[in-house]
Amino acid sequence: MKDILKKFNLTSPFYSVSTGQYHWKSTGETFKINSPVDGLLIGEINSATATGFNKVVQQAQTAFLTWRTLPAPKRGDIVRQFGNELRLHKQDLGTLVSYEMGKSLQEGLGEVQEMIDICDFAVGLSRQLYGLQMHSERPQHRMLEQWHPLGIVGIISAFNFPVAVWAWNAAIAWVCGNVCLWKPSEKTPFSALACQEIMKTVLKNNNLPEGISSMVIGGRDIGKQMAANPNIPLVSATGSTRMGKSVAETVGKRLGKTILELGGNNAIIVTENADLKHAIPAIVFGAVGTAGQRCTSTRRLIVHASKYDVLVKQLSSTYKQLSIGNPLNEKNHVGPLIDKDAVNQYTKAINTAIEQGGKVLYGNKILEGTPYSSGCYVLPTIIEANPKMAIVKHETFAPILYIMTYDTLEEAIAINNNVPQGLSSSVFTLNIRESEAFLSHQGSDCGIANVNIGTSGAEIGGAFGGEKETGGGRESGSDAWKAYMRRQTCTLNYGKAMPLAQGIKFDFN
Ligand code: UN1
Repeated sequence: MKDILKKFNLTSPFYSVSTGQYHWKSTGETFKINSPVDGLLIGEINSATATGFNKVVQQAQTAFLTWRTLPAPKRGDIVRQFGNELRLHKQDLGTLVSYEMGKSLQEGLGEVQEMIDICDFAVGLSRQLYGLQMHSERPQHRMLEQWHPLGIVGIISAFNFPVAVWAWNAAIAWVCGNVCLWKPSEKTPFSALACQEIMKTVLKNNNLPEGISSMVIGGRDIGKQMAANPNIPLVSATGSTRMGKSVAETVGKRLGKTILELGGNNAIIVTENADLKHAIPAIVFGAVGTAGQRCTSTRRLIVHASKYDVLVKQLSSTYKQLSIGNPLNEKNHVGPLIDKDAVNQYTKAINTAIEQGGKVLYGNKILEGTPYSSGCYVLPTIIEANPKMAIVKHETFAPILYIMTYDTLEEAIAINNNVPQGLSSSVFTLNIRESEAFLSHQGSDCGIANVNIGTSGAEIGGAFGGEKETGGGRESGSDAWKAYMRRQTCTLNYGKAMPLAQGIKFDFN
């Protein structure tokens, strides 16, 4: 791992930067970063101080003045170069993500691929930031709308996707003409710093200011400063609902904009017409992939009573085949949780589920011994539950799957929707009436609704996000770019008269 850190200029002693992009050597709180894979120290990083944070904001404001003058397709070209660099660094960056966060190497590489994909999308988008033109009700008038950059986009990202979610925001924000200020999770700063190093080289090669892509390391205090700063017109935050509410409140007080991508509590409905050969692998990947730490992870399984016994049997036997261990070893399916606190949350949730009437069908074990020395490895768990149990409505970032039965599709959809969160959802069925009912306005209330695929693993081409306590924001593809720009409606009069709209007369003689 030292070699990889060295390639990204991340070996100690870290350079001191009281005025530059990074503030690792400032006097703020020290974060010791231990890999959840083997418990070893990756490095130590200091959080930005309040003064340091303000300096970075100033630097970003200055960079914006240059960046916004570049035509959007030229900005796209910079993003294209960044995407090309990511292609060259895919293996190293994917490995670092896997080691620092604990997800499987395949998923670490997949995360970097997701960054490359969004760069490609953004390059095309840089020539498609279209505004509409409307017909004016007045003669010899023309109406149109155009889109301008906002300024600094603050990006708060979570540990579970240490790099991709930032890239969804940054690549789009950049082509829109914004500069980005990133506060990565204080649990996974090295993967984030590696991305900064890559982008720094691209900017340097093009004689562009570093402040186009800047970063502050820090915890809640720095997040609060970002939310409160009126020079940051948009804050895009990914993480817990608790964090999102606090960001929304602070940004809302100054009438700034937010994009919120918060908690999920995603369900798969397996109907009597499901093909279990498809459903089982999708359920298992959704529930145990990334050790259940995706916001899109499958947490609830709503199964038609006729399929319940056979599904439980097949699922339990598949869970038994899962190999758990070092995620860098490609033979393993499941790696560790992010830290011991997450392990405690796993235990607490299982105990609460048991107290509330749940029955553990598989799992409920913290793994010990040599390959598990970090203390962060747990056995993926299946719990027979009832949708009324309070714990089932709560998002626990761990591989715990609550399984419950239903009799009618209406009932299944009601169970799907009857949680505070609204991110992702799926139905497995070969019956078109069932799939269409699930996708209808009376169906799933989530931002993502899939048929015959799982709840996780969305592609970047669609808008990503969800409703209710998930926060309502949309990131990545489709027309999510509009949230990163300000819309301006323009009416032009090229005639010789001065008519007013709505036929109002305002004559002087
Ligand atoms: C997240 O967990 O915050 O859809 C993002 C997925 C990934 C992104 C997850 N493409 O599972």
